[in-house]
Amino acid sequence: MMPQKIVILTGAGISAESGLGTFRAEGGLWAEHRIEDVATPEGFARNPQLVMDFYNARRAQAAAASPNAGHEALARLEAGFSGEVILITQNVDDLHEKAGSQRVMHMHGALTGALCGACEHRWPAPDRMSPGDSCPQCNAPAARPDIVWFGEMPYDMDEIFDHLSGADLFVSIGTSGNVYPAAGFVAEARRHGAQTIEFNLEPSEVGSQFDDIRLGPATRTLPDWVAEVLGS
Ligand code: BV8
Repeated sequence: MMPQKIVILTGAGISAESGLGTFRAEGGLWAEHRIEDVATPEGFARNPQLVMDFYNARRAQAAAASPNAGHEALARLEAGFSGEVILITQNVDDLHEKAGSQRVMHMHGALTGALCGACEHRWPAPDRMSPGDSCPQCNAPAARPDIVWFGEMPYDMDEIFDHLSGADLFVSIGTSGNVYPAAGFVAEARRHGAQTIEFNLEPSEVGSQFDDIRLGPATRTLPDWVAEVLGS
């Protein structure tokens, strides 16, 4: 049956072949840093310089990175599919946008964004942020990366659950299924009758919940799948 609404969730694995580190592979981002030191509000309060340096490095790396054939395939799908394509990413890089995807929901925030910890004003992040940078709106020295840290509520959750309830097809790409609530999206989509496909190098923590698993690098598996969907 031809799906009318495809909801896609991407994780660090789709950006791996663009040279951006994943989180949990050996030598990955979390190998050099403990999650609680660089991706929690407590870690930021404890050592804001360490956290700003961590995100300044990732912002520079992401700015220098190019989208790969996986990102480009998803942009082709959005442009060519007769139904609706909703792209939700856990990634904080902008490679989906660089590949031409128009509707991207950054549920964990974005490296290109800055947020005021005092008044919640948002503005485009400078290349480098420093502790005590002031907010252009309220002037408080409370600027932080606009990133959702552990223990913080991801963005757009109501809208995301609406999309999941209406999906005919839920596709998860390059995520290990360790982090909630994103790892729970497949169960939610299934509850509403969606077909589910996982793209990964190996089954994720929630791999058993998918109807179909396509193993291999996203730069190979996604172009084939998108050609299949657009061709049919
Ligand atoms: C919240 C921004 C509630 C930061 C990130 C115990 C049990 C269950 C849950 C919890 C628990 N204790 C705490 C929690 C909640 C916690 C959580 O899930 N913790 C985990 C660690 C257990 N979650 C939260 O805190 C979330 N918030 O729950 O709020 C709440 C309720 C009310 C009020 C307030 C709050 C917030 C989570 C968001 C944290 N921020 N990112 C940053 O990026 O620096 S999460 C971080 O991990 C990234 O966003 C990343 O995207 C995400 C998930 O990682 P993956 O994307 O999956 O990356 P990973 O390396 O793990 O996997 C890569 C995959 O790609 C692998 O499978 C690999 O095989 C594959 N791959 C590699 N190469 C390729 C490939 N696939 C295809 N092709 C390739 N070439």
